[in-house]
Amino acid sequence: MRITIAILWGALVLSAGAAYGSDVWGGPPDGTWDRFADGTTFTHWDFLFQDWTEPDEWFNPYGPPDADIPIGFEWGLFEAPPSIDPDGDGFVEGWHCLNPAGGTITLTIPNSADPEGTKWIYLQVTSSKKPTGVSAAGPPGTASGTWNPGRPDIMHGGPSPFGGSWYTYSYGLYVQPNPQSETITIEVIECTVIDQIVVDTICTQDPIANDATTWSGVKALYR
Ligand SMILES: [Ca+2]
Ligand SMILES: [Ca+2]
Repeated sequence: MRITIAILWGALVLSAGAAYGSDVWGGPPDGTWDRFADGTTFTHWDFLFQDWTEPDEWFNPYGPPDADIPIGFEWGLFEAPPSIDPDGDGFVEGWHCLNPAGGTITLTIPNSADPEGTKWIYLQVTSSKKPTGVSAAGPPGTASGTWNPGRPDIMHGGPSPFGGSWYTYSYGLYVQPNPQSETITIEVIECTVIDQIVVDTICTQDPIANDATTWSGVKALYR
């Protein structure tokens, strides 16, 4: 059964000609799925304003995405090279983890509940230190894991805050069966700055195959 739901667009035009900063890939890997295609969602967080956790652009037919930034993170401006700074003033805005024990940012992405399908997730995180853990989960009864998107992490160079190095990290995640809403958790250590998070998802009708946790496996499933 296919249920048609009005497509929701969330968009805020921040400045004329602003690029997506360190959405360096522009979408999922070639041959997997196209951003904005049927069954997809897209969310882009750049955290441009103080204490604001809303995405600056999103596309989701099923509802608004959400980011939970817990106590222990502080918003601020941080030195960065032009490759991740859309307005070129030498600083990017983001969330800095102050908690000595580290912290976890939790994203919630609504989508169509299709119990026969698999939710595929392509995640980009631009941060000053590598996340220590990235995972996706649905409600009890769902399975989850990773697939290899076949893209290397991209180094942006300095200046980087707190002894780190700016990188855009690339992750492939899945949840099965497709949940009505999935959560993505990003764990970081103290003094990590999160500049940007980009999430692309698609629901396929097919359950995951045992050998499908690679880019070629995902490509074979999407038809
Ligand atoms: Ca800037
Ligand atoms: Ca940012």
